[in-house]
Amino acid sequence: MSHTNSIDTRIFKLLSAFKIDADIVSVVPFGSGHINDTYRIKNSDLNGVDYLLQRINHHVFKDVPVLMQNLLYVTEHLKEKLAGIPGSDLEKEVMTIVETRDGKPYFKDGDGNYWRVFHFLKDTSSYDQVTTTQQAYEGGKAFGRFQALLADLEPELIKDTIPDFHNVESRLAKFEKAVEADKAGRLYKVLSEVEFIRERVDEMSEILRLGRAGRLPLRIVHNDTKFNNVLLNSNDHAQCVIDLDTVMPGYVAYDFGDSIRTIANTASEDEFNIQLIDINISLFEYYTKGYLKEAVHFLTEAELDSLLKGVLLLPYAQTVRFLTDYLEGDHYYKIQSPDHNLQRTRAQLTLVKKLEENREKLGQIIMNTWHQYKS
Ligand code: GN1
Ligand code: MG
Repeated sequence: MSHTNSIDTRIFKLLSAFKIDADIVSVVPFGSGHINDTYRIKNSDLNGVDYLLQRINHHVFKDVPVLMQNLLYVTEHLKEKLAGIPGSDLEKEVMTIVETRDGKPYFKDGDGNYWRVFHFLKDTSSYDQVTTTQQAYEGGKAFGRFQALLADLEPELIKDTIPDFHNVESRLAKFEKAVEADKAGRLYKVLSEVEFIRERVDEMSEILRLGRAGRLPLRIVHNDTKFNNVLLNSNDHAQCVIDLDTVMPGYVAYDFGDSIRTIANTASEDEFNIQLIDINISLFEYYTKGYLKEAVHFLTEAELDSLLKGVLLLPYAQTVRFLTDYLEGDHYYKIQSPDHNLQRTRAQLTLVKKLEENREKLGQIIMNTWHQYKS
């Protein structure tokens, strides 16, 4: 590893803590995550390994050792499973964690920041929005397969990295506290959004109630199934599911519902012009086809019924989360403009409205697809 002037010495120093065998030519910010900071590390040897360096947001992920232990269990399990499937390429299809020189999966610097390194997956693309039915289908297949491959991972091994992550009751409780405190003095701007959220509380708690009644099994799921968390290869085929920080026990409907926010949405997650936000039914259909192709083998009928509930719940919960952060003064999500969280709130709220309008159609698609695969 040699040093060039363009590389920030601080980053270069911390990279030397990892077992990296490369002559590094550049370190550039990478990706569009809202929580961690990500950099791509380029190797001068074009045929050598490139790396992905991340600073883990330890205000969000409060127990980094536990988080990284989860990632080791998950990636090792995925590699073991794929090793038994002919034609698999473990290096390309699963993230590879690079250890530090003293054998740890992360490095803590003198300022208390946590860093980790992965192999960078070359010749792949990720998209914030879907543009073709093939992409939608591949997205569905990728997340369905991901759940299927993790179905036999010992659930006790995986700890909650963020407790109550998709627990809508706890999200709503935090939201009500934020409304009450009105810390940033913004409540007067969002009264209709607050009303919209409150009107749907009971309906949106259905998945939790079913879970508590033992009707929905807890499984290891991804919990952050944005389309940009699937890497596609140069033929637009799904290659690898990334961003494994929230892989933990949850309901399959969480993954199905969260993916619809980016896969069937005609606009971006934070679209300012809400007129542009709508549901692309055909993309929804292809996503469902891809997902159920992989998941039909293990889903229970109750889980199948829960998918549509998840489709409404996750954009709703995301509305609650963005609005909570807005009311609290933007401490959680990275923002690009002062009212970014408000813009995100309104975009997600509009998406919920559109999903409500299309509810029956979407439910029909799920059922028809299920019957096609079952027959
Ligand atoms: C965050 O950082 P990113 O973009 O992968 C968030 C998700 C939200 C998403 C909204 C740990 O994910 O839950 O759905 O923003 N991750 C965490 O875009 O809160
Ligand atoms: Mg994420």
